[in-house]
Amino acid sequence: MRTSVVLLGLSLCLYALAQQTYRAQPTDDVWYYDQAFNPGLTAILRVWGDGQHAVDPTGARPALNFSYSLAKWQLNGVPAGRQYQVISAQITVVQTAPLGYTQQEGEQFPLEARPLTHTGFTEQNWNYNAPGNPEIGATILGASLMTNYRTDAPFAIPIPLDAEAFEPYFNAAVNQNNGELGIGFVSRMDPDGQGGTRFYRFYSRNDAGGRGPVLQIVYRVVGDVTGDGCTDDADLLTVLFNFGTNDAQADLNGDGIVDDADLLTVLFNFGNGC
Ligand SMILES: [Ca+2]
Ligand SMILES: [Ca+2]
Repeated sequence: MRTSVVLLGLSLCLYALAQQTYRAQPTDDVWYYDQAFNPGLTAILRVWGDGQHAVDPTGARPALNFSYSLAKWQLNGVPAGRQYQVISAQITVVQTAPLGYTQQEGEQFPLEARPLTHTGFTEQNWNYNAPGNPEIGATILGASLMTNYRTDAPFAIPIPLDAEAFEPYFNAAVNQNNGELGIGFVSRMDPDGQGGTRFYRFYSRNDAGGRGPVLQIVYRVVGDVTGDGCTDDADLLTVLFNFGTNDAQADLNGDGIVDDADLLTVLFNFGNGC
């Protein structure tokens, strides 16, 4: 009995170690619009589209019918040189009050998080007219939920990211971009529909109240069951010893069963991070 309690505690401890959490605000965020007031250091980011598109289909930089916001994060504490599994990821922004859209409009025209072509920008030196500003990719990494919608006060807008879509982008940021990860915020929501006030306004990292965007990523080294940052024979043995069970630690793909899929993940990633 005592042994099993100790083992359970040890296993919970290892499980906690195996999954790691990154959570931070951006190092830089800017309002990408030609009429933007103080676009780099603004305390409020703004996003809108033309009702049909979230990104200008002509490829032009946002000038009239579109407004984008850009942010980038430094993934401190996530070492390069290994491949990671993204277990879950979410960006949370805080909508300012008063707002100009109904809950239904928010659901119809969500705030989207998309990849950027590069992260070579800073809010300190942001220049709308600079050549080669980041472009916003076609992939929608995540779309906002209006679960906290209210009209009497600012509210948090969660943007859950699709782990499968986000995982390669996260790994590229860690391993090929010095840990810098960029996100473009866009939406199809058209302000003209409500006399120019219907668009997303959310706090930037420059908000004095600390309500800027927060990126949270739960991840682990692919195939690393034991949580030592390396996929090796110890992970293989843990999967084999738990084969056919629902052991949460060894169930790498989280489908509720430790089976050949989890075994193959360890084998295909053998040596990862070691
Ligand atoms: Ca390991
Ligand atoms: Ca499994």
